[in-house]
Parts: sequence; structure tokens; C-alpha cells
Amino acid sequence: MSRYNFKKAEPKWQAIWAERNCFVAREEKGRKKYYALEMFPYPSGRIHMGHVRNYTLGDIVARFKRAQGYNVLHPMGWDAFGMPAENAAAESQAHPAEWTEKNISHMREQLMAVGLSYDWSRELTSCSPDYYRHEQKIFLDFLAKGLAYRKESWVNWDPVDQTVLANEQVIDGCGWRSGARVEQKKLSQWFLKITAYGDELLAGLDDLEKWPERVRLMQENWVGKSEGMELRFALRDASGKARHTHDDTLAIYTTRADTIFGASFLAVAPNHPLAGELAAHDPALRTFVEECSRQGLSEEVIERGEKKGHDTGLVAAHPFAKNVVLPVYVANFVLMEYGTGAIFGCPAHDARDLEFARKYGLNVTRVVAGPDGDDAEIGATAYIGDGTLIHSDFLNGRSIEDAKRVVAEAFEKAGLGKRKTVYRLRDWGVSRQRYWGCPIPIIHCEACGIVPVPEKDLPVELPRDIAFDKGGNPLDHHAAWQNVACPNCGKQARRETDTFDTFFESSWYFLRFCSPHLENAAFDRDAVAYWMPVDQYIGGIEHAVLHLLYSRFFTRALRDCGYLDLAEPFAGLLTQGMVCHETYRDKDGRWLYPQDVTHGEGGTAAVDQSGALVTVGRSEKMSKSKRNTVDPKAIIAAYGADTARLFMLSDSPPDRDLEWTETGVDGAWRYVNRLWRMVAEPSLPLPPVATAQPPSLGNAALAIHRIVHKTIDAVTQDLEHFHFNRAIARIREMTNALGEVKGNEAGDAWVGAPWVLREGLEALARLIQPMTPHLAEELWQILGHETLLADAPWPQADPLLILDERLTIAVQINGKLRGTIDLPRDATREDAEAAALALPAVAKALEEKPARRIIVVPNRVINVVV
Ligand code: ANZ
Ligand code: ZN
Repeated sequence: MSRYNFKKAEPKWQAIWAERNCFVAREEKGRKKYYALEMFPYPSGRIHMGHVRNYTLGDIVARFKRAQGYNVLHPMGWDAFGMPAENAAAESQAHPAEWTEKNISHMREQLMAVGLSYDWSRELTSCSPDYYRHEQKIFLDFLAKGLAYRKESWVNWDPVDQTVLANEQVIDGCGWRSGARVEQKKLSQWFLKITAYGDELLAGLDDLEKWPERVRLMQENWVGKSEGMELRFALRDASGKARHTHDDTLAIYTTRADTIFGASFLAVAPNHPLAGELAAHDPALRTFVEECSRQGLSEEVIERGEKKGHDTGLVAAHPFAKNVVLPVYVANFVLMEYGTGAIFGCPAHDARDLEFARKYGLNVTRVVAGPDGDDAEIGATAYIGDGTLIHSDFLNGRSIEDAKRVVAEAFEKAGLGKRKTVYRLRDWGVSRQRYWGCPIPIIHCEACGIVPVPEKDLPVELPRDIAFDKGGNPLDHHAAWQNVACPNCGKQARRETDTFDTFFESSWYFLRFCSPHLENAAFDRDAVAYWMPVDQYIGGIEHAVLHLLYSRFFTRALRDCGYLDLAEPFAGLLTQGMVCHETYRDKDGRWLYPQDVTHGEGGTAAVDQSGALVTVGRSEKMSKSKRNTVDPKAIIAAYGADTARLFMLSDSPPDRDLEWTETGVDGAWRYVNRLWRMVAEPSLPLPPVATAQPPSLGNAALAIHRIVHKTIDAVTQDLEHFHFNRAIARIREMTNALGEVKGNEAGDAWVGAPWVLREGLEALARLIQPMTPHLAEELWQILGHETLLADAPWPQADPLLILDERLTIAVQINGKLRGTIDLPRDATREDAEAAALALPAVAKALEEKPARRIIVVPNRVINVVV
């Protein structure tokens, strides 16, 4: 049996596409554009299956839209700054720039072997000064616009990576990269004012209809808009005297002012100014504050950790209940960064407050009765449900909503509080104490302070000569690079040695792709107006918050700096699932690579290379640590890129996890060969290209002709909705149907079969082209075409052929449904009437009353009027 030679075909077609600039995009005013983009990779050195899946999905969209006549932009680049290059440099002495360049050229070669339809002429690399110079200019513009500022603040410090982390980069109290427990440290940092866009970023989510609901929800929670009140409490010392310090009131933030009569204490964050002030004279408090700061003040500690506090001795008068005083604590579960950094505690209706109150023997007064007036005393769990106010003076009997409104008015009237909206979203800290990042274009002068690097001096390039032996940020140890004349006064000054968070680069690269080689500006306004927004963005769910939120913010900030007229960068978003594989362990519990495991025939046990039994574990995301990875390079070498692509697409919908199995790949490989043989060795001699349709087709041939057109129609719909697995299933069904085609000698039914077979085989090649582009080109060529399939338009289904031949027609009596009949499409009026009248329900009704009129709506409904 002959086999498809992918080893020859795949590089051949890749070379031809490249030679003919098939995928090079040019703006063509007036022509409909389509911007397909996959999240650009970090050049770690080799591509993994997750990359292959991500880029294949994008490639289908790009190729499909191209065939549909869109002017497609489908670029690729490298998110090339970041820690791994620096770590590699520290270990192997290779310079981060060289390490990165080498990795890029390896990965580019591997990507090219997948047959992706990229416009490589637009390739960009974010660590190149040609790229980051524009980023420095953007930063200076943000600075001028007040969207960037410097502030001393508590920061999340990763002790292993020796750098600051954004809140978003702290996962369960640990650094997202190093996994080390994050500490708190006070540093001067650059921030971008993303909070100024909190409302807009929220409101914009409503219009992102082509985004997964889950991602929109995650962003909404991340922005975390909360509507409540800021209340002011007058503080007194323990003897009851008013405090005569600069600030004798405490502002707290609450979303449950309705529970004010259940308040039993106030609490401030350990790093609240009041705590600092009191700690100066209270050693025990000082110790407590230090202990809290060692624990970290992440949200995780606050949710799950033990609630602890320190009584300051101060008290506050209850605003409405006479003679009630509330003790003031410093508590470890209050965050300085949220609201006002202070709360009132209502233990009956808040779990954290309850835990705290039980520990320190504070009052627990229930103020909300549950449904049916349930006012049982609060035991071990706080009541957080809906209900009616009790023990609450003028709020008694009101619903929570109602009480919130009434109490807000009372607070406002008394001048003790005001309505306030707060956000969980924090400004984005962008300073990193690393070498391998974009230098922040700032000079520190003792006389002038912070001086922006003048535009004419951009880019501030990273120095090449750098030593990694001292730990921390190597730029700090590079005196020659740091020392510069102040652009303002000319005196000796010092460069900022921090570099940008690498999310800075990925927040605007999609704009740069529109005019990637422009020298004097980040991007060309017209090019951006033409190509943006990205029509379909594809990437991992792990970027649901960080990268996508930053990019949405950047686009708006750039708009406000006059760069463009756009708010939302990504019109459509697809988040692909993970690529998973079974896991294997040997008898000593060590992980084994799939390639080192042999599976027994017919479900018998798997063994390793020494023949010892292997424990087969469940399928999990491919990861180096569990060795359940399959190397794309090896798969492409063994089966070809098309087989790998086809299998990845056929197994499950793109947004679900995909289970990589050897049997699945084999199946795809067999199908690829079957398809190739059907065309290379057709069952009937095919008529030449562009032969006209014969005047008549036999019934069997006509049925196949119809299947072909129905498949074209259905696959088009499927691709439109990213149902790639369904599309492939339909193509396979059509392949089976074409396998049944017989010649004239099989009877009149097959008259015209060779023509139908050619039509079917051509449709197969064209429909499968986005999925297996090399194979499809090969088939197209074997079928006798001299033009490229990559340039051919998408096939069109004949509307008449996709209609069903038989229809189910509703039969009514006086407009009421009485049954259905099965009729051939476009049946005559007489046939339709006769079939309707023969329906038992109708016949019976007509025995009582004769029909006055019969209304036939062809192919839809028959109404008998009696
Ligand atoms: C009194 C109260 C009574 C509260 C009650 C809740 C239930 P969201 O919805 O997330 O905005 N809070 C306010 N600032 C805080 C801070 N800096 N650190 C820790 N907790 C803080 O949550 C708002 C609620 O979280 C506020 O409403 C406050 O507790 C607490 F039965 O005030 B509440
Ligand atoms: Zn100066």
C-alpha cells in the first residue's frame, strides 16, 4: 500500500508559501480585514504541545478567513524579556541576549515546521531596542499625562528572584515564578494608574460578547467594584478623654452599614498610620506589628490564617447607640490597601469578625433575623444571609437593602459618613529590579530630582557588558552605565536601574504588529485604524486577568495620550484548554516519559524499558516535572505536522482540555493516508479539472453530490463557531461517502459518478485545508490544479442542494396543530392536500364537519378550515 510522503511534501509546501509571500499582509483600504492573533511566546528554547495547539487553532482561523476573502493579518513575535534568560546567564555564563537569540532561532524553525500561515516579515522581538525604544516613549507620555507616578510603598518582595511582584503575580502568598513565600518591603516604585480606568474596564466588559463569560467574570472580580460607606468614628483614650492629636477620628470602610447596631469593635491594619503612631509608645504593639509583617499581608493570610489582634486601649463612641463604646484593635486580617485600612467588626454577620470576637471575648449581637423571623443566637457560624433588621433602633423591621439606604441617610445627616465606592484593583507597579528588561527612561539628579530622559536620547539601551556574580540586579553594579550627566542641570546624576515588568511589552505588541518596522513611532495611526481591533485572539486562560487587563488598560491610556482611537484591543477571545497526557511511574515511584513506556496489547499492563511493570496514573496537563510530555519535534518527525494538527483538533473542542494519546495520533495518521490514497489512486478515472457538470446525474450520484454540498455548508458553520472537532467529524463522514462511489457499470444510479467524485475530492481538499494545509496542497496538485490552494477561495454550497429532500409538514385544523406529515420538498398542492386529509385525526374531524377551505403554505404548513 502506498503512503503519503509528508517528509517531502511538508517542507516543499512551506518553501513555496514562503517564496510566493502567500501570507504577507498589506493594508488595502476598502477591503475587509481580519486580524488573527495568538499570544506571542516567551522564547524558552523549545516549543511544547501547548504552543502547537495554540498556534494551530490560530492558523485555522487565519487560513479559513483568508479563504473567505478577508485581508488577513496573522503575525508572530517573541515576548523576549524575562527572568529565565537572566537565570540561564547566571548559570551558564551565556549572555541573556545571546541565549534569547539562540532560543528564538530554534523556536522559529520549530514553528515553521508546523506550517503556520504567519506573515514572518512582521516578526518582532520585544528585547530589541527597535521595539523597546517606543515603549520608553510611551512611558514618558504616560508620565506627562499623570498616568505614571512614583511612590514609596509596601511591595511584595520575592526573596528568591530578588524582585518586586505585582499583586497579580502573588499566588497563594507565593511568587508566581519562584514559588517562594512573598515578603513585604518598602520601596520607591513606578506605578501605572490603571485604577483611573476601573469603571471603564468594567463597563467595557459588557460589550465583549465574543469573550468567554468566565474570563469576563474573572476580570470583573479582579476590578472588584464595591459600593459602601466611609464612616468616621471619634476616638477617645481609655480614660474617656478625647485624643488631642492631629487626627482624632478613624475612617472605616463598610458595605454593611445596616449592621451598625451589631458593631462590637473597630480594627485597623497593622501598617495603618494609627498603628504606627501607637506602636511608638507601646512595645507589645510594636512586636505584634512586626510579627504581622513577617507573616505577610496577602489576602490568603487574611482569609485562612488565624485571626489575631492587639487592643490599643483606645475606644470609639457608637454613632447612634448612647453609652456604647467600641474598643479599637490592630488586627492581622485588615488590609491597608483596601478601603481605608480600617473596619468596624460585626461578629454576628461576618465570619472573620466572629472568629475574632470569640477569641477576645467581644459582644456578638444578632441584628439580622433570617427568613421566618429566625432570631436564634449566633453560635459558631455568622449569619450572612438575607433578612430583617432587629435590635437596631430606627432600622428595626426593615430589609437589609432598605436599612442600608436609611442608615446611609442618617450617617450623612449626622455628618459621620458618606457613600463611597472602592475597588479591589490596585495601580500597577511596573518597577522590577532585574537586568533583562526594558530600562525605565529616568535619571535621578540630586539637584533636580526625577528627570525624564529626553526623547532625543532614546532608546536607553541595556549595557551588554554585565556581571551576574553579585546577585540582585546587575545594573546596580554597573557604575559606568549608571553615571550620566543630568539632562537638566548637567551635574553628575544616576540612571534608574530598575526595568519594566515584562507585562509592559505584551501590553502593546499587538499594535506594533500593524506597522512593525516603523522607526519614528510605536505604530502608524492609519495602520492601527485599519487592522485593529484584533478580531480573534487566542491564548491560555492563565492570562485571563493579568495580560488581558493590562492590554485593555494600555489601549485606553494610549488613546488618552492621543496615539489611537480605540478602547478595546481584542474583539474576540478564545482560551484554549490544556494538552494532557497519562502519567507513568516506575516501581520506585519515579516519573517516566511516555516514549519509555510500552503498552501491552489488548489492555495488558504497561512496562518500562527493562520490562518492569509501570503504574499508569491519570491524565494531567503535560509538564516537565511529571515527565508526561510529548515533544512536538519528535511527533512531527514521526508523523508530520498535519497529523499532529489533525489529531489535536479532532479530539475535543478548542476550549476544553485535550488528551494526547498515541492511538489517537495513529488514527489521524491513518486518516491522512486514506485521504491521500483516495486522491492519488482514485477509485474511478477522474474527468479533467473544470469539467462541466453532466446534464443529469443518477440517483446515487446525486445523493453524493448533495452530501458534498451539505458538508461544505456544515463545515463552514462549524469553523465560524470554532467547532473544529465537529468539522473534522463531518469531513470524515463525507470521506466515507466518497469511498462508496461506484462507476457507471454499477447501474444507472451512478451516471455522472466520476464528475461527482472529482467534485467531492476537491471539496475534501479545500475543507480540510485549514487543518492539514500541506496535505491539502498536495491533494490539490494531484487533482491537477496549477494554482495554490492557499490562494483559492472557500468552497460555496449550492443552496438548493443543501435543502432536505423530504420535509415534515404541520397539519392544522382551524389553526390548531393536529399532526405532521412527511412530504417530498415542493410536493404538488394536490399531493399535499391528499396526505393531510388522510391523517386519521383530520379524517375523524371531517366526519363531523366538512372542510370549508384548505390552505397550503408550501413546504411549511397545511391548515384545514372547517
Ligand atoms: C461591617 C460589616 C458587617 C462588614 C458585616 C461585612 C459584614 P467587599 O464586599 O469585598 O468590598 N473590610 C473593609 N475594608 C477592609 C480591609 N481593609 N481589610 C479587610 N476587610 C475589610 O467587603 C467589604 C467588607 O469587608 C466591609 O464591610 C468590611 O466589613 C470589610 F456584617 O463592614 B464590613
Ligand atoms: Zn539636575
